[in-house]
Amino acid sequence: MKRLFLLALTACLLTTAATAQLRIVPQPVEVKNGEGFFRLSPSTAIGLAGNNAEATRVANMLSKKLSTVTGYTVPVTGGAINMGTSNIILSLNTTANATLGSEGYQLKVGTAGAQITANTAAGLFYGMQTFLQLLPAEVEGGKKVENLEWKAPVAEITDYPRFGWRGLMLDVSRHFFTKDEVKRYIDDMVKYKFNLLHWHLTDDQGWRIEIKSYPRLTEVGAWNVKKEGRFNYFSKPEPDEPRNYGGFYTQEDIKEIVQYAKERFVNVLPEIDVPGHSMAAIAAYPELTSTPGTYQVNSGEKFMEWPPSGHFYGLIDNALNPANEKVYTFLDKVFGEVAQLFPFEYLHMGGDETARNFWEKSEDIKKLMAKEKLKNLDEVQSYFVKRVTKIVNSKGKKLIGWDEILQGGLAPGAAVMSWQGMKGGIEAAKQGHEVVMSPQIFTYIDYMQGDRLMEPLVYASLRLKKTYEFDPLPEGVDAKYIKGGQANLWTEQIYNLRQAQYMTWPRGFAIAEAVWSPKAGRNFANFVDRIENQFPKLDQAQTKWAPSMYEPDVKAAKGVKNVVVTLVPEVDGLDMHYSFDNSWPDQYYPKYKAPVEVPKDADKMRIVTFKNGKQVGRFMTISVEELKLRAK
Ligand code: TNX
Repeated sequence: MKRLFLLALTACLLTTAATAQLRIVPQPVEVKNGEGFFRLSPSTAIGLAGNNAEATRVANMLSKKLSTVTGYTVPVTGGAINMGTSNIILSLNTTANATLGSEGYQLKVGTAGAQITANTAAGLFYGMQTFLQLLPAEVEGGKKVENLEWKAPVAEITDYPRFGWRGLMLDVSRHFFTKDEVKRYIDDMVKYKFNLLHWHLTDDQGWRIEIKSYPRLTEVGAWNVKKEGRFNYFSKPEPDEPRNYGGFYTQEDIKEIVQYAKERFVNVLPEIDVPGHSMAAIAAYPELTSTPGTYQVNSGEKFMEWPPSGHFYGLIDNALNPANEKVYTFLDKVFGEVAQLFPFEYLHMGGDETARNFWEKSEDIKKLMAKEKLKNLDEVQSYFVKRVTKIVNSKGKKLIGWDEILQGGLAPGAAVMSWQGMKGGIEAAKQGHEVVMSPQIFTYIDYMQGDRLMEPLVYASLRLKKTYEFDPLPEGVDAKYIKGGQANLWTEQIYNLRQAQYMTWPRGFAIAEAVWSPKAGRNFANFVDRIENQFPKLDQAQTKWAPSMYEPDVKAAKGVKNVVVTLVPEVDGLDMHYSFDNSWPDQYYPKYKAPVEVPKDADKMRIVTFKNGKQVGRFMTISVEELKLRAK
């Protein structure tokens, strides 16, 4: 009997060992597991086959990373070394492998050594990221670790991306992020094979890029009054409050970041958001609006109304005047300087959420409409977009804008970034325009990712599970127009880099997978298992991540005597424990099995979750008052 049991156990272990997945994010195209491990040793060297400056840089990065954590000296040697004695070979194909394309790679890990092969240095870089994921989490720690076995499982991986545009958008206007913070954000994104940083550089709360022809943009436009709390509900700044909060990037800073990104195979897409969202520019140069007056950079006090009807309007004019030639001179200079700083082929003009109520009243705009035979304000906006497109094209760049640029007719050659769902993108693709998908319902990582008890309040929610459903390529659309997708991190409610990281991870994993991995075989439980392998790596790198997926949604309904609470977990395998007696529950407290009725005199419920005996969620406390509200 006992022997039988043992036999069964060994069989089971073998099968799990044989089928245990390599926990890589984003999931590679093809993974073949092997047996055994490759171990780094004090004699490990990196062999670089192919004399190429970019590939050398990749090899040096790997060398630095491995040397730091192992304490060995891992040299980079050119030419003829083989996998033989625990070496890592990076090798550029002399004849391109068509399957791998310009970013793919093959990674072979054997017991004696490892080899990454690619057509390009970018491919080697992504192969390196995968290889690093196979090593212990401490490889991300950036400091020497003693007595650790530095090993990677034997495997053969062939991998290449589904889309060429794999982006994250960082809003540095609502809150400013320093040059080093932006670099840090790039460091994190490339580990998951993102290759595009969309840099939202201007908005109502700050103009962040030095423009030499218009110095007041940063002298005045980069600064507001420091406020903390709930954005958009702040008190109006007093006249004597110092406007010293914010900052900007000099043109030298911009060049440095663009170069830093390039060395990591990341393109940087700058966004200058016009004609709406322009309060910071208007504070610097009020003649740019159609409403004469004096203006200030917004500090988070309310200045727009968003009625449920959807027809939003401004309480203060934050839009450029499309009827003023000076505006186009301004944009010509601004986009001219921007084009010089960013090698990427696109410039983003924003174009979103332009309040029309001040345009409506403007005599200038009425005259423009008569002169240009524009029937309505959609056509006025389209007129503006077309002129900006010409300016951008005259600088040798292609234009991309938010899906509002479709209104009143899309400018020839303009690309569309679809944020209000996928429909704008679908429409643009049907008209033969290039499209990047970033629909808010799947990719707005400024939204709350957990129960609103636990997160800074934002007007909408986006759970990890929903993010994971993102597919940039809708049925029936010609794939050649869909360049890819991205997540957008708007920062109204994000005051620092730690919170930016928290909002990005783990949802960024889901986006990374949507834009890199094959569509087939997608499975949320499997994804969760693989991202759980990333959390220790983020911890090592001191990157904050959100445990929200371990915290249930708390739902309430009217019961017989009192409200009834339902806990809806997002991931499998959670043990949810609770109390109504105000004490902090642990894994020995009542375990949630089915909806529970709140005891008569209870005033709060506390909840905590465990997985495999380990606390994974934070403590959640919800008042019975709030439960009653939710029951309504
Ligand atoms: C809409 S998306 C905006 C942003 C806000 C965001 C908040 C888009 C093009 N415009 O200005 O920050 O919602 O979720």
